[in-house]
Amino acid sequence: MGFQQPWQLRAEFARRLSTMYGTEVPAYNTLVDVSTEVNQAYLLEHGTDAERLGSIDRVTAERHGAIRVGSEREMAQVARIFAAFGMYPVGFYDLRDASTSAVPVVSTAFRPITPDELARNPFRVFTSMLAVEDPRFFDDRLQAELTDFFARRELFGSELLDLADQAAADGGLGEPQAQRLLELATAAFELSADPVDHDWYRRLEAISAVASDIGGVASTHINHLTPRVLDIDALYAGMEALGITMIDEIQGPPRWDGPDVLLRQTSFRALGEERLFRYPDGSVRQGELRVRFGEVEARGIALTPAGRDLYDRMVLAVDARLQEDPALDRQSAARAVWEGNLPRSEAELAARGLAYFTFAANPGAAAGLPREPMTLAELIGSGAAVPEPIVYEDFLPRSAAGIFQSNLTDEGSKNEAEQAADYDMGRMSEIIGRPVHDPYELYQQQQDDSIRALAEALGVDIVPSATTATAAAGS
Ligand code: OOG
Ligand code: NI
Repeated sequence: MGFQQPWQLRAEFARRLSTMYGTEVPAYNTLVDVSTEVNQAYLLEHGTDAERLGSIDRVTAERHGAIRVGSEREMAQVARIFAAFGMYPVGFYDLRDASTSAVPVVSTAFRPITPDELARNPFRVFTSMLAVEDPRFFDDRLQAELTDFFARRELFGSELLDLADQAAADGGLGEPQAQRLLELATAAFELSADPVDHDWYRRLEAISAVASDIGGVASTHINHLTPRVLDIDALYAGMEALGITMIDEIQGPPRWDGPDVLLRQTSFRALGEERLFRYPDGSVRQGELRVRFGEVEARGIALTPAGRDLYDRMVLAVDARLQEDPALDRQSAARAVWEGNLPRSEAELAARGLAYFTFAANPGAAAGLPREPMTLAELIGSGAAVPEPIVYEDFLPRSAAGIFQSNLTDEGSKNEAEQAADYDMGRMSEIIGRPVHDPYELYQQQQDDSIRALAEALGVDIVPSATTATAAAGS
């Protein structure tokens, strides 16, 4: 092996984390096995259609991980490590108010940001930072203690950080540095066998199990690694058939017979793991912690801001229905709302500007077109432009909060009399030391690039639909 480019490092990093996690959490291996079976069956049944949202090679290797860090310094360090793998911060998720349980974190996702890099390996890591400054969760005294604790712990050594910086600066690493980077980066996310300070851990846990998972121990760890499936309902049934209890619901959109949009996820609850605890009298005893779980996801088409707005309104409509009739199950309530509001076809999603697409040129169909400016909708209608969906590469705050929440045994506590601390995308960019990308801008850019290439390939001027729509109405 010679020089390793970022995507090669990223693919190997994801593989190594997967191997590590599989030995630590055997149920993860079961999840991966069932996912693979489901994907193969889906491919057999649907042929090339199964690959509309990503090649089967991509989907088979595809994982997302989740990690949690405590401080701004740790967030900045982890960003340097991910940069070595060609993974950059995208999106800002504020989970503090996204569920009824206390989830005191703000998050971003590190992932590749160009279509080529995503196609090579789309590994992404949902990364949360404890919102230490938020007085609704942590009073002055605890804030000081946490700050002190995070200032003293060292999650990532300088050898790892230096190698990561070198890889980012040089666009990869030669051997043997590449192997060393991979070893150190993988080890940094391994669950530590060091004894946990019992009283400190339990104090934080009383506020939120998320706080104790992050601040109650001296290291960080991958807390789940999520394979992608093409049929999440089949996966859910397959896992239950093997006796693994999944959470009650699949989060996100319902199953329905229209296009899959955004993201559907489900998980099994964190399993009890033996851990050592150190008590105030100095004794060390065996105990149990539930911190790591399994999750699986199915990805759909990325929605534009208009599409997302519609989605968010549909989610609220589902909530309202469930409130009216608590006996309804969420899936069927949601299906009814979807059927009443969301276009049934990709073509209509594209024409109404609700979702992102790239467009392939079909010169055969274009041959008979008049040589004059046309709208994208006209080109799609004539068959000259063939829409291909852009897959959603990001996360959903409500599902993320739901995943956190489903793993908490206790609601925790939140002092609503206090004012929330300010955390936003701008602040996250400052913490990380590079801009957090807006996911919509990335999708829009991909679509715009594709429309430009389409115009060139067909030799037509593509004009915005609003103008032509008015012109057509006036003629
Ligand atoms: C992250 C939960 C969010 C997802 O898939 O939405 C997440 C965590 O548990 O740390 O991974
Ligand atoms: Ni996840």
